[in-house]
Amino acid sequence: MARLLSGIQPSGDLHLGNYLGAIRGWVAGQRGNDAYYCVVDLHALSGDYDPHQLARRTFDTALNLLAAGLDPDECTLFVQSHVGEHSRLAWLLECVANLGELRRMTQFKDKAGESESARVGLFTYPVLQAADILLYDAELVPVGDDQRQHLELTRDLAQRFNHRYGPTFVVPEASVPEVAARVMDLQAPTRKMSKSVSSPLGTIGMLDSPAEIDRKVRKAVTDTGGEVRYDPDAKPGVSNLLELLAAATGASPASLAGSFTSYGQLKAQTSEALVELLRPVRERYVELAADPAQVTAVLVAGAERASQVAGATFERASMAAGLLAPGSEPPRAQETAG
Ligand code: AQP
Repeated sequence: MARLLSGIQPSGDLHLGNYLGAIRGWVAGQRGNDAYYCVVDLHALSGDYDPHQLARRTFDTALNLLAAGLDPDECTLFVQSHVGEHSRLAWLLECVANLGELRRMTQFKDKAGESESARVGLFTYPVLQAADILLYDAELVPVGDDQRQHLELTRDLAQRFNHRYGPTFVVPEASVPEVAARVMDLQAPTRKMSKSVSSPLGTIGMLDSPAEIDRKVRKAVTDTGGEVRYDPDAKPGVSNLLELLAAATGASPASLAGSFTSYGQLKAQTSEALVELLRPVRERYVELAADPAQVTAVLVAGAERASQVAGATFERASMAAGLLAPGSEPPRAQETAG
């Protein structure tokens, strides 16, 4: 049994990339493991967002996760801001992280560019993410391919902290799916499908209707030449569709390629497979949305369970870093040699 932790931002409607890259792995991982999953609302503050919408989006993201198959009897689902230790540990880790390593984070460079008005929170985002993970002594972190660099940073920070202050954190590993680890935008297949980039035809929502899925797949940008071949560099559009079909059917993208003689055939079969893949999610969403009190109860219980684990880890980390424990006297100063 392994300890798992992963999170998702309430920064927009969940899409097929989130589902295949992360959430499906969360559902599989909850069985037989000790799994913690959170809606990382504090992370959503690092970009442009509407404060009047955030609470609703946070709640709806949790609802989406339950619809996708998270089972509160099998895992702990909670909202990041409901467990205060996330921000507190982030500060301890910021005092261990250095500017150079944060400057190298490609997600920050992509989102902020050279802008002087980029938020500091966007810059320190990966440190908060490290706190999310390290608080739960997570051994495995199921994420999409785009999060590998952030995971490496988390490992570096954990190791540095342990080296400087003594053994405190478990050093986690990323768990990235073999297929569809980076689902690309259907209209711009060299860019990843994303919540925050508006691409209505390029993004398949996890709750899209069968007709919407079909329309988007049929309009997907393909590549020059009519051959169906799995070659992500030369044929990114077709390869993306093959990855989607592979993820939905369990076959490999390269082996599927040989069974199609036209792009039209590939699109028809991909559309059909995705409709069937997402149908149960959509149906469960409708059921759950009729009983919002159930979602609230899940989040209350989840925050309680998460707080117990996070509280113990934070106490361990703050003691290791030399902070005075509340209500106690400082340990006797150690004699310094010489
Ligand atoms: N296109 C993708 N393909 C595979 N996996 C993906 N993930 C995101 N996009 C893809 C995975 O989904 C999980 C949650 O992502 P997130 O909400 O923390 O933020 P993100 O990675 O930045 O995803 P988005 O959808 O692109 O959100 P915005 O636009 O808000 O930045 C992660 O495990 C991620 O790997």
